[in-house]
Amino acid sequence: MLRYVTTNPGKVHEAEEYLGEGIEQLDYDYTEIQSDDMGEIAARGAREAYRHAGEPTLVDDAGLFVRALDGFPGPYSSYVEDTIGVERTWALASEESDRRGSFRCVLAYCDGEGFEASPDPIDSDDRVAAAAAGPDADEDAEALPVKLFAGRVRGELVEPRGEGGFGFDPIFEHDGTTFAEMSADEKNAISHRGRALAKFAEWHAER
Ligand code: ITT
Repeated sequence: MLRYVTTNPGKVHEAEEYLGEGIEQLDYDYTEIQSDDMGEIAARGAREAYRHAGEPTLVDDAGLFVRALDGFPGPYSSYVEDTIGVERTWALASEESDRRGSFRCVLAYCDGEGFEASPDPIDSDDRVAAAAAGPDADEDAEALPVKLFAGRVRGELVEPRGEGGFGFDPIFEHDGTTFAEMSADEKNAISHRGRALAKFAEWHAER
């Protein structure tokens, strides 16, 4: 069974559209390292969750990037939603004349088996540490292979509209409709997560 590692049921709902009955949520709060690189955050999370669960794991790290705010809140989106919230994030964006933004999602897969992992520099530190530590190293230094799948969607920040979705969906508009005004199917067809999931589903089916 593939475990979709997140504390956010909204993500699982969207992932089910792609991965069907074959997944189960693992409500596990892995350590989110501080990094500008979402791939690195997700890769480390996937290894930690795999060690915790002992089953194949897929970690989903996502964020909202506002262009005129130099990509803020980006990798810190969760913290920003928890602290200032969605309305005040919109208030910040609304002061800018350029309201363009994007959502990004990185999925990180780990099943403890060898495969051609995503290339450096994503997990280069771990790999160097593992090589230096040798086969008897303690497991924290050991680099399990992780495969990364990324997706991105461009849009515009708008005043909150819509009741669906989760997180920043009400303030993110794509082609005239906010993500919160879309069904899960409609959002998946164009979203950052949908794009990453489509890539993962294709690779996983062949595996
Ligand atoms: P996990 O880390 O447990 O998966 P989380 O909700 O904190 O749960 P992220 O760190 O990936 O997940 O999310 C960063 C923030 O971005 C968080 O506030 C989410 O609500 C928000 N977010 C992620 N994907 C989103 C999406 O598709 N639509 C709207 N907001 C999203």
